[in-house]
Amino acid sequence: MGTFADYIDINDEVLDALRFCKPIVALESTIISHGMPYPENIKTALEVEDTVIQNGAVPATIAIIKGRIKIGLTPDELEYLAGSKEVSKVSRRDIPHIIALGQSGATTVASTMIFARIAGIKLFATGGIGGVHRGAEKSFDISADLTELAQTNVAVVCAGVKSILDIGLTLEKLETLGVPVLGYRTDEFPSFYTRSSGFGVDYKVHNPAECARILMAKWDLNLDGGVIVANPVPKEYEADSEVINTAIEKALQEAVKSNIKGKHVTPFLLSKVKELTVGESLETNIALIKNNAEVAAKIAVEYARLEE
Ligand code: PSU
Ligand code: MN
Repeated sequence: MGTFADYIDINDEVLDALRFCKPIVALESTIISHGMPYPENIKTALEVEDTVIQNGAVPATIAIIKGRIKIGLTPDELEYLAGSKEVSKVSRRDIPHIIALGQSGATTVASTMIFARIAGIKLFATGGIGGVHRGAEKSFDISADLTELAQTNVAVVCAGVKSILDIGLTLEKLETLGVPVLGYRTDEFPSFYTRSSGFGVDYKVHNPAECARILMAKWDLNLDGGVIVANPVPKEYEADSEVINTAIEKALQEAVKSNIKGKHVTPFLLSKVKELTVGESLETNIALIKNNAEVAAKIAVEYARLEE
């Protein structure tokens, strides 16, 4: 029998940061392989890493490459994830297969959280998390991201969830699972492309230090599980909600018509929405990811300070 160390490669920058308790921000790779078109995906992946560095933390983009779990990727590895068609979307249930067969996988929020926790990384920045799909009362389609948030000690900075999902049910599920939903300088839960959703957050937080103290209190008390830091897209990059909603309605109809099921639902909806809104949604998408990377880095800095 082995241990997790037999499966993981942590790059030198991240290893050094771990050793000296320096701030680190984990980044997911599904967003690169399945969330954005080439070449915007590789450009964004590199810029997001740079944003983390500019804000005082070490970026750790996470993926599975040829059967190895990688914490921190080289530019070549990022390029491979961005351009290759052989990289599958890997959530919790997919991990053993992809690793045992030496394949490559892009990690979702759930699997990125799993690997971040193993490595000892507390903060993670992404775009949007998965959640309860519309019509879940019939399809049972609820993202494994939510069950991961219930058990894995990593804070996820995101721009809320897209309204391809049922936002109200997603928030109800998070409450049941005991996952705090913090609004970063907002009372409203954002809906990814726009700053509002019609739903509130549990608590408004005012600065990175406050966030860090909340995380520390949670984990000091062994209240296992993640935290959502919901960070709205900057006003100047907010998309036109009517354009977005029309596109989402259409994408949902097409998913039903084409009989899309299981893990393919989310990527299908994302790419349809992108197609239907042409450039606008992509520009918003890139802006909000960078904004999340910045906030995650600032919280990581404060968290590292508390740990000292
Ligand atoms: N939502 C987005 N963009 C994304 C995803 C979700 O707005 O890229 C990706 C994330 O990797 C997330 C995953 O963890 O989709 C959720 O997929 P599923 O619904 O199949 O669990
Ligand atoms: Mn699903």
